Amino acid sequence: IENIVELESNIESYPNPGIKVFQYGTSGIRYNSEHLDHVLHRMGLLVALRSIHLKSAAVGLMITASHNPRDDNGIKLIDPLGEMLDSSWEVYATKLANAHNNQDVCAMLINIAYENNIDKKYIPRVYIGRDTRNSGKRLLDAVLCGVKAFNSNVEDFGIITTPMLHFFVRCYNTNGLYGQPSEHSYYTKLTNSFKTLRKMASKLHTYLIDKNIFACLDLKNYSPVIEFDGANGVGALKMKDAIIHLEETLVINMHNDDIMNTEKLNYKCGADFVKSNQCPPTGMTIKPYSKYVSVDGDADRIVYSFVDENNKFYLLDGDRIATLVAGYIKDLFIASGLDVNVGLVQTAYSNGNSTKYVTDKLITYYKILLLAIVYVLQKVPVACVPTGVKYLHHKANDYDVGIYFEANGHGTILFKDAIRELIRYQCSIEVEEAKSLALKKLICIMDMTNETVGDAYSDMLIVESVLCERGWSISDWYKTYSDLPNRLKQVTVKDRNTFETGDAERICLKPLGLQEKINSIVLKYSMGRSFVRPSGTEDVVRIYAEADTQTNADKLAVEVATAVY
Ligand code: 16G
Ligand code: ZN
Repeated sequence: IENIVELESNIESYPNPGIKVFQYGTSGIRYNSEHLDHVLHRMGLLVALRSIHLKSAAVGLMITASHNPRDDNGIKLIDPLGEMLDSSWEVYATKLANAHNNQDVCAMLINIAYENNIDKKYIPRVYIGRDTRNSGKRLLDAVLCGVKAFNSNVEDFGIITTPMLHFFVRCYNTNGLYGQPSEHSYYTKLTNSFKTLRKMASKLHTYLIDKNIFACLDLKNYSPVIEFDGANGVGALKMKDAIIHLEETLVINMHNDDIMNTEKLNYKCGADFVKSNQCPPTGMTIKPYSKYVSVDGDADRIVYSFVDENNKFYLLDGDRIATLVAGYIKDLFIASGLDVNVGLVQTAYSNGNSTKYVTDKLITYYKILLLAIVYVLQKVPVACVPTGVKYLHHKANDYDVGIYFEANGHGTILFKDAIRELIRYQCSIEVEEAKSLALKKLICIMDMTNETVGDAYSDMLIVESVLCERGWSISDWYKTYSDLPNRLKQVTVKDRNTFETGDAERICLKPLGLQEKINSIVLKYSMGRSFVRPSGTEDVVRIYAEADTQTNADKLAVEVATAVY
């Protein structure tokens, strides 16, 4: 740090009004946007330091509050491979956000530089994106002020989805091996592989008869028509760009795409609304058996849904996507002849029947497919980790191919570098037609996946690929297994920090005695399961319950809530 006086005067531009204590948690920092200016400014300072520390690697800063109300905003920092910020720096972020006065901020920055042996010869490179919120531009100015204190190279990508920024950061730092840090490269990489796979999957070429009708003899029940719920946010904006690339493969009918009217952002629509309320999005006509796709306010989550002829609602959430994708990828590996360890990562919120489906049914399926000799090898292990994308992502790295999804619709697939290379190599030398085809399909799936983080657009392309190849309608997909009835509740407690959990949040360790109470309540319900955990984002304790019937799941949740209270 060359010029302390200059730095101090930079810091003075955004004093801390001291209204709130912030914590950099699983989703960065989020709060009412009115009180975030000094936080964003300080994160601008921090992100620049992080890049200097990482020898001028590009580090990302995303301004978004995702599915939260439109008056909120927030910030998330992105490390060089597109992953979440390293946890030791989360601690710095929390301290900096809360520092009372300007001298403290300055001292902390100097301290971070010392602790990490930061060499000032590196010029920072910072990649910035933001969602459609009104406050985004003002907060961007605060970030830029901070970032510029260190003479950074700044790339402001404007309004983009969170997963796009993760992708761009990784592209820059891997010298183009993953793609180029541009929207064009992002769309072409994901979409071209989608189109290639679709051509391989349908032996007869699909062609468009008119706007909504595709002709293809082997699509069976599959329909390429999607009713897209953009949550009135950036997901809608970007899907409009993507549509141009998707012609002749998908028909996307846009809804909830009013981004000019930010009042409407996430309001009664989008992935979080649909998942939390278990009902269709508003703002569009709901027709029986049409395929609805909802994304959230920064397009890193996706859920599918439909209603039947009696208007009964069916949700296909992250659990469903995970099981669909796991089954397909497992099939491709079996067909390719490669023996690869494919694993699934879930959280305690995952429906008990989705776990059961993967551990029991996927094996049975391969037994029939391949006879007894191979089936022992073909188990998809399921791991359970605490809520929060970073825990799932981390665990997924343990497998050759790790698939992770939170029930809320956030997830992706991770391929180990060695496996990626093995697939490409094997594909280049494979002579058997069926094996070669499976390997080519695997390459398409790899290239269609944004491995840095959950990405609604990428996930949608993957789901559509699998559904098309299976020839499934959305209700065929739903029929693969039935969810156990479940209920989510929350209670406001005096201090959520008095709650502590263990075993991936499935057991409550504190307050003492609560788990025993929960155990005895659960015992009364057939197929009962319930857990409580303190929220990481709100001052509440959440309760999850599942049982044999909806009435029982509801009763179980109420009983456990009473025990917590
Ligand atoms: C954050 C997490 C999300 C998790 C949610 C749980 C990330 C990027 N986001 O939004 O994965 O499901 O928190 O919220 O990690 P809760 O702790 O309030 O239940
Ligand atoms: Zn989100």
